[in-house]
Amino acid sequence: MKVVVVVGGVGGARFLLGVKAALGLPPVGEHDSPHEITALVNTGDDVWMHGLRVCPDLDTCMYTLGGGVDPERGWGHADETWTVKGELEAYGADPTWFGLGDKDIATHLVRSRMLRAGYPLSAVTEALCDRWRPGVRLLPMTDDRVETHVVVDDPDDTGRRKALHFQEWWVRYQAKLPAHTIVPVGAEEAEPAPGVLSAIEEADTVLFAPSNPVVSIGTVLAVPGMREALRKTEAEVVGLSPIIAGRPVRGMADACLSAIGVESTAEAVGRHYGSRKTSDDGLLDGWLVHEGESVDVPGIAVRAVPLLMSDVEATTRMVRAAFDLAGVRVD
Ligand code: FO1
Repeated sequence: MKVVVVVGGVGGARFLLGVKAALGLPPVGEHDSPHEITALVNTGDDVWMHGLRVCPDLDTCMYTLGGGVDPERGWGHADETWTVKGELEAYGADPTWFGLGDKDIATHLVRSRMLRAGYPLSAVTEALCDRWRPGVRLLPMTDDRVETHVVVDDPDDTGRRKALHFQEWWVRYQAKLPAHTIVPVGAEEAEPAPGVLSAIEEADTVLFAPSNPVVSIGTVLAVPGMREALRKTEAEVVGLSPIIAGRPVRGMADACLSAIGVESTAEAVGRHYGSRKTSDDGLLDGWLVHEGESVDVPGIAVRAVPLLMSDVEATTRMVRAAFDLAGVRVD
């Protein structure tokens, strides 16, 4: 079966473990099964830090599926050391609020070198995955530069507004500064990376991971051509709500949703994505919400199942429910 998953960072990576397991594949590492999973990964969080290109969502998926991620943080390497970070601080080299681990830096060195040599991000990602063997094809949403910026009231109280790179808003300010607008800078000029549109077209099922609907899923959808391909594919498109009982499971989806005027409820997010069948710009055929929630989204088949990704088994059950709602059987 060919499954395409639209994902962001930590939540998306954990979800992909369940997608592999639901297809009978080992959650971590590679497999030789005929099933193909393609993840369309958000790159709006990407950032140049100390001269290195950091791709948080691609790296989180690569490390998680390759078995190298730190399980508590959900990003970066397991048993990481921070020697270089300490040295950078000793030099007063800004920014000091972003944690670059020593092992993680090797990934950024290899990536930055290949990017500077002219390789597109999709080729770089393929090369890095040669080592990590995630068992999922990780495609950046685009090879072009798209960076999410968040417009806030200037934290230095100048009375003016300021656009912060997403990482500064998310890591330095823990998304505590109210976001007036969230802009995927460069999205209009970006093109889907090679293989993205054909993966959507050839898919048997397309899933929207329970990732942040604005800065993760939303950023992927902002790449021109993405929405049209999703509306056209023969595959059923099923999303999973990242909001449970009015609260985001992790991350700060509510801070992002308020910026686009969407209520932090499973129903509001489902309506935000829209119905593929009964609207001219909607994307979903099915919407999984947390058990006990009664949600009505016109034109979308809604089902309530446990949506807490407490472990791989729980995530696998969610994915099976999504496949069931999509009407596909895993042989
Ligand atoms: N998140 C943090 O909360 N603090 C950090 O210092 C931090 C560093 C970091 C370095 C590399 C990387 O790939 C991710 C990192 N993250 C950090 C996570 C990252 O900000 C978020 O996971 C994504 O951008 C949102 O999904």
